[in-house]
Amino acid sequence: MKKPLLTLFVLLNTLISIAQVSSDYAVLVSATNSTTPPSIQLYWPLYANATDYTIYKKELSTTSWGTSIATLSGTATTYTDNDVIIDSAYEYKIVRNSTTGIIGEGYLIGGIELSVVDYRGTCLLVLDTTITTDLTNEIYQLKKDISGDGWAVEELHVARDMSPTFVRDLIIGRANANTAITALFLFGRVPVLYSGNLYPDGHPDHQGAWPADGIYGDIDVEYTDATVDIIVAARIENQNVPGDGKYDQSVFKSKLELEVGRVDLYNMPTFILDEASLLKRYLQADHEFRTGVHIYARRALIDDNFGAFAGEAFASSGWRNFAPMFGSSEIYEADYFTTMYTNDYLWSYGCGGGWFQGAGGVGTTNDFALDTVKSAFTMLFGSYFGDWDANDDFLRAPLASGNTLTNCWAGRPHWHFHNMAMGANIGYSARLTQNNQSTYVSNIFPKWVHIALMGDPTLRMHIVQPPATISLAIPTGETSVIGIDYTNSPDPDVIGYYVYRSATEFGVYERITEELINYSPFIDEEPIHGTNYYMVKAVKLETSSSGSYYNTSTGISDSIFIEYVSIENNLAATISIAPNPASDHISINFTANPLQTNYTITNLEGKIYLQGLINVSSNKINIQMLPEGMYLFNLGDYHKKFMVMN
Ligand SMILES: [Ca+2]
Ligand SMILES: [Ca+2]
Ligand SMILES: [Ca+2]
Repeated sequence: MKKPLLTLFVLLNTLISIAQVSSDYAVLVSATNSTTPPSIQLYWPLYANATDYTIYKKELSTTSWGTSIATLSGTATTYTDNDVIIDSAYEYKIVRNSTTGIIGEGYLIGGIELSVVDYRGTCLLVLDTTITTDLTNEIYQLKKDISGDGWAVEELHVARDMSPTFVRDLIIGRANANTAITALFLFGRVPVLYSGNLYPDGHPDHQGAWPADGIYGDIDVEYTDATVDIIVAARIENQNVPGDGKYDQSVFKSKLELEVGRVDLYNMPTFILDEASLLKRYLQADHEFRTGVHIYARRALIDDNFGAFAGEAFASSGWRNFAPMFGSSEIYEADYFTTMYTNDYLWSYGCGGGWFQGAGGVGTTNDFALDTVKSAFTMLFGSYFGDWDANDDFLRAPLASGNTLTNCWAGRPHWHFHNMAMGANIGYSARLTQNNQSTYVSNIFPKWVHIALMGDPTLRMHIVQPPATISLAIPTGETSVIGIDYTNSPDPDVIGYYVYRSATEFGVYERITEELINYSPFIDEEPIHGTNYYMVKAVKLETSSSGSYYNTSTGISDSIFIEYVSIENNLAATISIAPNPASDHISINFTANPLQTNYTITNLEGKIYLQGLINVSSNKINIQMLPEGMYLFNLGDYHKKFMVMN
């Protein structure tokens, strides 16, 4: 098997004779903080060749760093920012100049006790139903888990033989219909969208269109299929001619609106399990990670077989991200497979001269098939496999291995995951990287269409173990309140619980506990009439090597139906409906006169079937047009359930 080295793309005119390593191109910045008075202290290891450091600070929402806030000497190892307040996030950039001419950069989100994020947006789960119809239970669990981390969840069903441009139109239609959609999770063999005329690994034998999932997330511009005409690639999928359904663009036309991730284990014959079984195993691993069944050591492994590579320093994508996550002392240089078959690392990075099924010095797709790698998040880089739709491709292989949940081709350009150290989901970091032009160091090919996340885009790296059980009941002697009972999280650092409620299982859950609670059952005095979905999340103060924030567990949820009697002021009477079940009419009987009042008859989901005015002299309602089923008679705050049987 050929193992060609990456073709050189020499960016920096390096005149340096001393040995360089990839970490020279990163500032290994971490931070601690104090609350009284509030301050954030950035720190990094002493760097012998440093001449000076420049510190920048910005809001998370802006892309410009503006003017620096401090310049420090080359012997500096710390900077304290006192211009901060509790529960506010700040983004820092630290630039180091050195006697060697090498510039190092690092980034960090600083924050002190950031508030809980209750709602993250809507995730559109795009399912390849040709394979996922056999995974009904696992996909339901996935939806529960994504919902449990603060997302509303919608589904879009596609077939693997649809054209990618048609699928893109479906996605755009859904995103325009619901502007709350911010994440796109492509699960299964969702048609692969190809675009451009590129070979970012420097190998013209697969020049042409590359897989370009990010375009599924760029929903407000037209991509064209008219100008690129190139058929040199050995892999026919890379060949791109006008009108073939593969777009022309090699660079994203505009900023991506959606966070996109893909779990696609099609055509991975090296693995013993078939495609459906690999997908099923991925979902099991995803669920076990989210619920803390596997707790990974908060540390990172780097297996760098390229070194500084004339200043490209691919593995600096590891160093630069891992320091704000874990601190520089928890980054270990070790062999990828032999180390992580046995020992667990929450994050890892590996690079080496590549081919479609491996990278020199790291390993092969077969190594992922032989045993499970104990790393939840990884990055791999080398030639060829960034063109990830090939059979047994090394970029998709970690997701088939049994534990690993995400991967990306980090080095051309660099990826930026430092937000995850403060609770961001990985799709946020992916989109940040895809949209990055010059805010963060990129090496080469910023905004190119090959930048893509393999894996569930809604995952976050810090896990709080959830409560084990939830149970719902109307307390004895009560009629209009609901008790939410839960068992405590096994995590000893949990400081309390939040309760949420929604009218739909995968809709937006509203937090109904103002403060953290530490008792059970919690009583909801104002349930929704009808079906209530309740969710309980455990909360703890998470402290990473960047800062502190209140983190939530995956919520556990259940539902309960309630019909409750709440008599309005002028309706001080009980009301009954007869007959019940009914087929052609119902009579509403009062023990005292109600005021003339508007009534509605709805189904249990609240859809109105009938409405009118009711009083004692006109209390008979024709219900012949109602289909069989359960209905509610609603009069002000009063609701009564009845059944129609024809
Ligand atoms: Ca084309
Ligand atoms: Ca856009
Ligand atoms: Ca190695």
